[in-house]
Amino acid sequence: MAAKGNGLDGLPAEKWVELYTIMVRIRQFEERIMPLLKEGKIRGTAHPSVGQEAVAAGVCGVLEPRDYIVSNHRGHGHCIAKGMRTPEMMAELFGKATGSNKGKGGSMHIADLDHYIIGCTGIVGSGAPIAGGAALAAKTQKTGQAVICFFGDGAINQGVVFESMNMAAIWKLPVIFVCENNLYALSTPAEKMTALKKLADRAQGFGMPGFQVPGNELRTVGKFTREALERARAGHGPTFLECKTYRWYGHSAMRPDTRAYRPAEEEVEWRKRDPIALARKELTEAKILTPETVAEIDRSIAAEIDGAVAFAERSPDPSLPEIFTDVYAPY
Ligand SMILES: Cc1ncc(C[n+]2csc(CCOP(=O)(O)OP(=O)(O)O)c2C)c(N)n1
Ligand SMILES: [Mg+2]
Repeated sequence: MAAKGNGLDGLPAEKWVELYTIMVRIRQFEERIMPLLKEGKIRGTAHPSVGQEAVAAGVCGVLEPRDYIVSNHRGHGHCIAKGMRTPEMMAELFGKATGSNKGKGGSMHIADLDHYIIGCTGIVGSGAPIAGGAALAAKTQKTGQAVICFFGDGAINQGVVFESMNMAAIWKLPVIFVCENNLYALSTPAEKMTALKKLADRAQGFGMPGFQVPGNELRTVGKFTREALERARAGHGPTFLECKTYRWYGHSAMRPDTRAYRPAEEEVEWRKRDPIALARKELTEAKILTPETVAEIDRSIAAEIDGAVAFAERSPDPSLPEIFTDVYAPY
C-alpha cells in the first residue's frame, strides 16, 4: 500500500504502515484463534497477546532480518512481527503437516530459522540462556547480529534469567532482554512477587542499562529498541527493557477467566490504552494513515487470516511414520 506523509522519528512512512499492519495482523490472528480453540478445531491451549501488540511490532519491526529472537509461551505476536507467514503458523496451531514445525510444536513451540526465530518455549525463563548462547555466537563470529529475548514479568525472578543477564553483561553480548510486564504471571500480580517498583531497576545490579518503557506506545518501543540495538552492535553489550503493557484476555484458552484476580475497572482502563488505536491516532495525525488506508489494512488482513484458516483446515495431518522425525537430536 502506498504510504503518504514524511515519516516519523527518522523512519519513512512506509515503515510505519508496515508496523501498524503487523499489529493488526497479530490482533486478527489471535482474535480468530480464540473461537477455533473453543470449538476444538485447534487442540490444546494458546496464550493470546491481544493488547500487547506494540511490544512485538515495536521491537521486531526495527530489527534486521538476520537478528535473532527467542520467545516464550505468549509468542504468536513476536513470530508474526519477525516475518512469519500466518498460513504456516495457523497450520502449526492446527497440528497439521504443513505447519511451520510440521504440527509438532503447536502454539507454544514455534521456531523458524528462516526468520531467525530460534524458538518459543513454554518453560518460563528458559529462553534467556538460549538467547545468550546465540548472542555469544554472533559476537564470536562477528556477524553483527543482535538477539532479542522476550519474557514476562513472571520470569523475572527465575535464576536462569539472572545467570543469563549476568553473563551477557560481563561478556558484553549483543542481546536485548525485553520483559513484557503485563502486571500478572497467570493470576499472580507482579507487585506481590518482586519488591522493586520498577523491574527495569533490576538491570543496574547486573551493570547493564535498564529502562521502563510504555509498552503500548509503538513509537516509544521502537525508539528504545533502536537505541539498544545501536549499543549491542557497537559492542557495548546488553540492555534490559521493561515494557509495561496488559493482556486483554485470560492467561490462556484453558484459563480464560480473569475475574478472580483482576479488577474489572483495571481491564477497562487498559483497554482505553489500546496500542492499535494509539498508533492509528498518531499515524493519522502525521498523515501517514487515512481512514481509507486503515479500512483497507483491516480488510486485507481479514482476507489473509481467512486464507490462513482455510489453508490449515484443508491441510493433511502429519503421517504416523513422521512421529519421531525432528523430535530428537541426531544420535
Ligand atoms: C518454570 C515454569 N514454571 C511455571 C510454569 C507455568 N506457567 C506457565 S505461564 C506462567 C505465567 C508466566 O507469566 P509471565 O512470565 O508474566 O508471562 P505472561 O503469561 O504474563 O505473558 C506460568 C507460571 C511454567 N510454564 N514454567
Ligand atoms: Mg506477565
